[in-house]
Amino acid sequence: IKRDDRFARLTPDHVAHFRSLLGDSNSVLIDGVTDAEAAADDLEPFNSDWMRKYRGHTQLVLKPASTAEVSQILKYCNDNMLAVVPQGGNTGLVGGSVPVFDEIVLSMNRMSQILEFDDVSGTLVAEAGCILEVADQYLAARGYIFPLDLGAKGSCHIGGNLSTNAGGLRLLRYGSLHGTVLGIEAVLPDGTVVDDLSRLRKNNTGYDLKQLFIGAEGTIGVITKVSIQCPQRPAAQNVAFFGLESYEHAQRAFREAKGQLSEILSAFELMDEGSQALVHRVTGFKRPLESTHPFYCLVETSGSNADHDSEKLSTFLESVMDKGIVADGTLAQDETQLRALWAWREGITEALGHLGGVFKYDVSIPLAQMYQLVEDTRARVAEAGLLDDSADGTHPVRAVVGYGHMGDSNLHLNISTRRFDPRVEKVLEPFVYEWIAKRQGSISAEHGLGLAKKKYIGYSRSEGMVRLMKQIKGLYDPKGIMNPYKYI
Ligand code: FAD
Ligand code: S2G
Ligand code: ZN
Repeated sequence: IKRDDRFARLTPDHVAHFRSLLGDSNSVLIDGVTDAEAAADDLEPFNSDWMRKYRGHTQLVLKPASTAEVSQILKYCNDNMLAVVPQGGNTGLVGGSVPVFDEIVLSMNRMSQILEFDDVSGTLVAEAGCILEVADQYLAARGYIFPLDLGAKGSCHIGGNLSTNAGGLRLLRYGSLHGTVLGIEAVLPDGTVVDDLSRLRKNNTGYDLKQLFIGAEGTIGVITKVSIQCPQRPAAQNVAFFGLESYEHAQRAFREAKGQLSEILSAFELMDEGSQALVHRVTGFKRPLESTHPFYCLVETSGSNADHDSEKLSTFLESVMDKGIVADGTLAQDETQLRALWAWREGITEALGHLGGVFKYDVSIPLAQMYQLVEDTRARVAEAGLLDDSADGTHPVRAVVGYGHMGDSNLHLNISTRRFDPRVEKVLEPFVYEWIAKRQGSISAEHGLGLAKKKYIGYSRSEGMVRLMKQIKGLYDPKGIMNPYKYI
């Protein structure tokens, strides 16, 4: 990609303008324009993504404290053709949250307040920079739960969650942000404030414009506030972890879980042996089951009555074992064991990251064929002579693993590599995307497009749809300063 030279380069005058607007200290801006050397270390965390795979070289990070400051910043950037990357917790996995070249980083870190909570309706209003786990802890103390949970909860922002339309571990139970978000406040590049911070569950008056910002990945404006409907926090949570002999068995277990657990089912996650072996290798934790199996499922129930729920869950576990659907299983006996079982699912991403390079494919596939992509990819990598899954193997690919949100038909196919080798990418792309397109799946189920998947959108969207999206982009960001080079 070439830098788009329609965008101006930052000058000391621009920085002086932002200093006059925000103030002078490092807490409100990091200025590498007047002294690149001095600022280099402070700029680093804003220039590279969580996977250390994408790196930009911004010279200026701005940290506004209010919607008015965001509006003044964006208007100035728009008037002066300065490109901007909105950044939340910087846990995104498609390179969307870091600059490609020298775009200004607009960090939401300082706009992190919880503003309102109505403990009858469960409506929470917070600033976009509020960390997901902070919001959920605030709600827990009041008997409520945030309707989204994902491994990055300790760092990701609510504004980033909306911007990527994050799915996560409990979408099966709490639905998508498109359904739970009641209103947003956002700022357009020309400084216009989108004041749609409704607290109403229903408001059928005109186009539902807030939906455009959910999943827009910072390309049409900056989300500054969120209003979201939060459910009652379940009094009782339980987790079962079991081993299965085939993916067909896993599908049958899923159908049984929906039938027998029904309204208390809150998560159903699939992991293959490869992914679990990697977590074991990195953490050294004792495996949940004595026996190993090709597949494992983690089933979580959330309800209002612990006895009722654990009786239902143990009856379910007995029945799927009696029917030979599940080969072996265990039930969490307490909160510590529940957390430990979840760690085998939530720890996969870290384990992969710890082992080195990863090719990540976050895809939606019709459930019956969801795991077939892992098998076909593994066969293809092996055929190319690139796979060696022995402990001290020498070939570039150490493992091809699959796991994900079975309830959403969302597979995370991850290829773990020992070192960079151009042949690996050639074997994987466009093979994986064509495989998905043939089955009318999605090449990005929940992580978004960012930089990583931008050029592959055509495998999941028609030209007509992309044209309509570009019309929206052109309407709200006619100069194209918002998160350029990415998305569509
Ligand atoms: P960032 O990474 O900072 O930004 C993401 C995108 O949103 C960028 O394009 C950025 O420009 C834009 N953006 C951020 N804030 C704003 C704002 N206020 N206004 C406008 N645009 C903005 N994702 C899932 O969907 N499901 C998972 O289960 C999941 N698990 C994960 C586990 C781990 C360990 C990690 C590291 C990541 C995981 N992710 C998952 C990916 C990531 O956490 C989500 O995409 C998350 O929603 C990103 O939030 P963030 O605040 O870090 O956003
Ligand atoms: C998950 C995280 C990213 C990945 O764990 O559910 O969304 O592909 C993923 O590991
Ligand atoms: Zn996921």
